[in-house]
Amino acid sequence: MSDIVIHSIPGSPFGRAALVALEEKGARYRLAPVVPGTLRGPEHLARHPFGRVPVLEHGDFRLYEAQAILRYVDRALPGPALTPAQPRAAGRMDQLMNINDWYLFQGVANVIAFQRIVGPRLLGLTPDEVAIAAAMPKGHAVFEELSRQLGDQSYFVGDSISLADLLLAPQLDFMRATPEWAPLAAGRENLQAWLDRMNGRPSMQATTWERVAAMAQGS
Ligand SMILES: N[C@@H](CCC(=O)N[C@@H](CS)C(=O)NCC(=O)O)C(=O)O
Repeated sequence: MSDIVIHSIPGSPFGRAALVALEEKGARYRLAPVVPGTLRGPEHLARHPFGRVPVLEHGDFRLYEAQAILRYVDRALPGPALTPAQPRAAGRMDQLMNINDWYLFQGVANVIAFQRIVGPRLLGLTPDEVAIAAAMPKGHAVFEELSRQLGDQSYFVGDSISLADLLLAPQLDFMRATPEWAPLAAGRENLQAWLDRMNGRPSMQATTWERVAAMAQGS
């Protein structure tokens, strides 16, 4: 039995990023599924005072916030380094991780993917088309900047994968399942090719919504 546990909800992009990092490290871990309706309950709030996922447990150490988890996994576990040694590349990686959290998630993915996928699939809600349309200008700005930063590189900070790729890929793969992906990705072929490259990695294949749902069932 592994001493690494990830508390998460199948489908959660931030939760998936934690799982992808563990997979890239070749680490053994266990998924402890959190039932969406229990996020604000006392049991989960004891793990995460803001009632979100993911939460990592490593022995008696507990950590929440996806970026902190990814960096911890990279520092604490053996396996390939997921942070570039070169300071400028590491700075670029950190910047991209914040673009994910502050600009891609806030106001774009947490509107569009929520309205299109999470709301209808998990909560039985009808998408709010006005909210989705209002999120599109910011979406275009974020996709434009991600495409610009990626340029003709294989990964966001060069030839090797980094934590930035691992945080961004689950979020963008979630967006790809919405009809808004087509206009947002149009003309940004480098971003589409990068996501295809990421989705070809065993770490992404092992952590699809279906695979994580199966883990949650204990299979
Ligand atoms: N800043 C947090 C964001 C985590 C987050 O928003 N997770 C979503 C799932 S992808 C969540 O828990 N949503 C539940 C809610 O907002 O009630 C992190 O990086 O871990």
